[in-house]
Amino acid sequence: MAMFSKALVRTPCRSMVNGLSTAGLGRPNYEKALAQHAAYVEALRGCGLAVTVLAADEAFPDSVFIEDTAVLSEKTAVVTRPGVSSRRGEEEAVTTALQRFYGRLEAIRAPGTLEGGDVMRAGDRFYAGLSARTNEEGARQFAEILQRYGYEAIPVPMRDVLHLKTGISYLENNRLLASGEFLAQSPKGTGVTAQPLFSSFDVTPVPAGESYAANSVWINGRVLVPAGFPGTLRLVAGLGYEAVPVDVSEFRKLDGGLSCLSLRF
Ligand code: CIR
Repeated sequence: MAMFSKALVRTPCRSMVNGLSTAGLGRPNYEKALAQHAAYVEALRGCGLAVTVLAADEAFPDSVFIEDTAVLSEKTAVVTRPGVSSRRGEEEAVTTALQRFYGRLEAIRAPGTLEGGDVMRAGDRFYAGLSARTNEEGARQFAEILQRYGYEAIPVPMRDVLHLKTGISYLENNRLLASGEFLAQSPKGTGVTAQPLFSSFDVTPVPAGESYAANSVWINGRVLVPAGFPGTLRLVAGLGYEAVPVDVSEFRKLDGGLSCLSLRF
């Protein structure tokens, strides 16, 4: 089980109100987003992480979603290449910050694209969602890089959600929290299971109406769950985790989840 000791986050910029969005929940309130971000950083500290906060950059409205710009592990750091042009360049400040922690950085190169939100780690295996943001070439490069470090990467076809981890999260202990397209009817029709690619895991489906909470984050035994999803909070606590609600409503308005707001390593 990978324990984390550090996190990188990036302060939201004022221009975040013009960030990419399909949520239809209105524009985020910047002051509220700043306060939520500060509370999120406190929640990370509460999990024992030393948090490095990168400065806001008005040139990149979506730069608060720092998770998309890199994939980190004990052995390597892969700087990504975002799949949408307005986000290309966010990775530069992240690269500079990561150089303090990693001797050598790997990178996804054109024409490959990959966003960290599409990568879910389970042990030494990394699932890479083939989304509107991550293409096959990006996933191929990613697999090639990881293989050199003794890891494995598996591509995951996707249909509905923005990023892989929008709909599925690994909570360690072989446990997945999942929603929508990542679920299937169990073979005997007795209930819900994970889709075949994830059939070796124990899956907890998020309750109806709570699919946003499928993006919850395991950190050192705690699980941060977006506030406002009591069914998921109860389920996660019932599984034996310390479940911590964190309000990220302003980031949800930009299709962002809890995990997107940090890089944990
Ligand atoms: C975007 O569309 O790129 C941002 N508005 C949201 C990114 C959210 N990141 C994530 O789910 N990993």
